[in-house]
Amino acid sequence: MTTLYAMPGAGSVIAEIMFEELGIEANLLYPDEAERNSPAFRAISPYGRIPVLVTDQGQTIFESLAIVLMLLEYDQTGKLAPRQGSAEYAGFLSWMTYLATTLYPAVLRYHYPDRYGDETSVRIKALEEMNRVYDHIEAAHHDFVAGDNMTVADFYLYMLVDWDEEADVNLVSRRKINHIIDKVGAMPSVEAVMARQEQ
Ligand SMILES: N[C@@H](CCC(=O)N[C@@H](CS)C(=O)NCC(=O)O)C(=O)O
Repeated sequence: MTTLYAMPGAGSVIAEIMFEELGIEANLLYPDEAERNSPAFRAISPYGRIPVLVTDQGQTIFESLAIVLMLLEYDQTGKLAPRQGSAEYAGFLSWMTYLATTLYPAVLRYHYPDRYGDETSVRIKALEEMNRVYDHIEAAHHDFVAGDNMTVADFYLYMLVDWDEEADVNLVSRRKINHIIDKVGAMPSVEAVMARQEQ
């Protein structure tokens, strides 16, 4: 059976939403801090980070972007992303990667500023970067993050915005992002996963 190393309200949320959408049964494990720092866990996640996926064939994948791309292989109907090789796929890959490599790290810097330097200035810079990415999403000429159809990139944005403690201010005049967040948040799969995070 597929296994996901998770933490409530962490990057494992994106995999949980994909499981719901794709009907994948998975075993969720919640390692505590000591377990995440153990040599055994470091062997599968070098920084001791969540999420880590172990497929039913025993392949181990760390990094949320890698997990998203891996799980897309189970998306037979192509409902979560454009088909690989299609005209839309390049855009999807670009935006998906942009969120994972630019917005996610900025949100992490906001939440763990002490890891990166002077807390106040790290937070200010992180917030600037988050808003820059929001600007880029807002300015792109398509209705959703990666095109005119909703994809897993929109779920990923939803997860990151959920961690934005200043979202009320940051998103106040961002019509497109608010629309995406409302649409994604109303999906039964997403509602189920988010309810689980609070238990
Ligand atoms: N680039 C990684 C970031 C993962 C990450 O930082 N996860 C956080 C939870 S959202 C974590 O494990 N934090 C615990 C820690 O850094 O000690 C990814 O996309 O999977």
